[in-house]
This record gives sequence, C-alpha cells and structure tokens, in this order.
Amino acid sequence: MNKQLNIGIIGYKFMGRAHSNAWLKAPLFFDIPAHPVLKVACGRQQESVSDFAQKWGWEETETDWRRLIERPDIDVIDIALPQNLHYEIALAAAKAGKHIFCEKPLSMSSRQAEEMLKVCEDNKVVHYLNHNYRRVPAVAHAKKMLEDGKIGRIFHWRCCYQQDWIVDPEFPLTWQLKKEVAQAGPQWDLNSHAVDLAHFLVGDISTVSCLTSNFITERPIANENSSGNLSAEALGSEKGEVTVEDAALMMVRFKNGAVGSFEATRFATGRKNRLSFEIYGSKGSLVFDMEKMNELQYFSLADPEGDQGFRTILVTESAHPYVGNWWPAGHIIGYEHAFVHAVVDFVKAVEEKTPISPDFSDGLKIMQVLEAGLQSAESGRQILL
Ligand code: SOE
Repeated sequence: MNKQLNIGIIGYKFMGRAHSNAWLKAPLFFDIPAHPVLKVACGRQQESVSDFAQKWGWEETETDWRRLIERPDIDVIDIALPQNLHYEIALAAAKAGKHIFCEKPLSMSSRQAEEMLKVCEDNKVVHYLNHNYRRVPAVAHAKKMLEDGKIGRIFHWRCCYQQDWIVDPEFPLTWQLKKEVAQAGPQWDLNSHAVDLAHFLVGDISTVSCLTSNFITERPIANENSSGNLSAEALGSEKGEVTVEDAALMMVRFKNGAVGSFEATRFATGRKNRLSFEIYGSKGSLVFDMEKMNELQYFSLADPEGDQGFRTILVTESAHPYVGNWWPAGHIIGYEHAFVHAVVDFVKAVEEKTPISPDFSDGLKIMQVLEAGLQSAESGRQILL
C-alpha cells in the first residue's frame, strides 16, 4: 500500500485518543487502499498537545486550527472536539477541500447542520459523522438480519442510553453541562447515538414527544484542564448553574408505522455506558446491550413451537461484519474497535468513492429529531417532523 492519507486531528482528549488509536490500528488489521499518516495534532495548549502527539505518534503539532486547515499536505481533518466547535471548523475544512471525519453530535442545531452539509457537497469532500455504534459488529449484524427479513415488519423500537457519571451532586460543571457548549444534555450526547441507530435499523421518524428533567441544578465550577470528560475535578467550592437537562425521554412514531421509545440519562446509578435496544417484529425480535457488545439476542417465530426462546448469537465469527479481520472465533472485541471500523470505511470512501454513512445528511436528520424533542419538552406538545 503506497498511497498515503495525511490526517490532521483537532482535539486530544477522550475522542482524540479513540480516533488516534483507530487511525493507527486500521492498516494493521484491515486491507485499506491508503495508509493513514498521523501527520498533525492540533490543540490550544502547546504542552498538552505535544504530550499527546508524542504518546500517539503524531508527527507534528499545531495550536491554531486555521493554520492546520491551510496546510496543502493535509488530506483529512478529524474533528474530535465538543459540538460547539464543529460548524466553523467543518465549513473551513470543506472549503479548503479537506475530507472530514467528525465526532458526534454533528452540530448545535439543524440550521448549522444544513449549512455544513451544503458546503461539503458543494466542495465534493467526504463528510463522515462518527456515530461509532453502527460499526459494532453485533449492531451491523442486526442490520443484516433486518434486511434479510428475519424480523419481518417492525412494530416496536425501545432504546435506553444510560450513564451515571454525574449522579454525585459534587461532580463539577464540565462543558457537557453548559448549554452554550453542549446545546443540550443527554438529548444531544446520548440520544444522538440512539436516534442514529433508530434511523439505521428501523427508519425515519415522523412524530416526537419528549419529556426532560433536571435533578441537580447547580454544581461546583470545573477545572477544565483536568483529565477530561467523565472524571473532572472541581476548581473550588464556587457553584454555577447547570443549563442542560439531566435526562431526556422521547416517544416517537416512525414513517413505516412502528412506534418507539428512547430513554437517555446520566442518572442511571450503576449504569456506566449502557446503550441497549430492543426491536420487536412480525417474525422475530432482536435485543442488544452495549455492556455485552459481542452478543445479539434473537427470537424467531420460525423456530419449532416447543423450542422457541431468545437465543444468544455470539457475534465473533468471520461471517460477521468486520470480525474476520480481528481474532479467531470466540475472541471478543471492545469499544475501540468500532472506531477502527469507521476509519476503514472512511479511507475506502475517500479513495474508492464508496458511500459512507452516517454522513452530514444523516446528521441533519438526527438534529431535526433532537430539536423536535426539545421543542416538545418545552411546549408539552407532540411535534410532527
Ligand atoms: C459521554 O457521555 C460519552 O463519551 C459520549 O459523548 C460518547 O459519544 C459515548 O460513546 C460515550 O459517552
């Protein structure tokens, strides 16, 4: 593989590490048409970005994302930053002809998402939105089973995304709890993933009802330099206002007649990162739980009557999506592998012009559902999309 693809990443915290690992691992395990070169890592603080670059093997550093985008040798801009920074950077990257690998949620609003999509299309760049859970092999296999007609007509979608990292009232006011940076709480951070999966597995949504709640309204001011997202430290005892919701529950109708529910919370004590869904159809059912991500539960009405019941498909066979490139059957994989799969498909999309999803058009549809949710929560009304 002689062809190289020069990557410039912006951001070096949780997602910066997850993406770096993926750029490194993809060519080691998969045959891809170009070799990603970890060219430049960009972040505002020179010392931190240098430490990050050295650790993960990025060749150079930069502290100004505009200068990074101006570099003619950069092919791809990887946006591994909070959502309030995606819009401006994505527009500049697309206008400079760079392909974009963007962390979710896409943007602060559907209006921003619409413009991001248009500018990417006008400049003919690949625009990938990293809803990584689509590329968990068990989820990709569920999609195949649905397409093969194993589940039949879908009646119900039930999805919970549960975390508990802010249950402690002394957990500080990090950026995820501020509207000006995050736009919303779990509705944006977690339900964006859940809605993406619903679009992928069930179809488009036509109506949304939503209810949100706030359990803790003030928190100690955070030291934003502490190690990141889910384990921040407080600066002192001074408190600030939480300006996003702590939990968001949506009920939806899909265009194909199915109905669904979404429960997203950071207050499910004991649940660390539990994304689960259930799909009930006319021929069978599927159940997935990210805490057992190598498994898929399958119920089939085609099984003989006395033998029916949910069975576990261990999604670790080479016949399963992406799995054959890793370890022998039965040797499980983890959270980070879905990011590697995204890089594999992204490099193919750039080099071979194969379609990739989710992209910014999928991101726009997600934004419309999430916004409808907030509108519904505020007005107490059902919103038609
Ligand atoms: C934090 O809630 C978070 O890191 C999300 O932002 C990610 O998208 C999710 O995969 C894990 O949890």
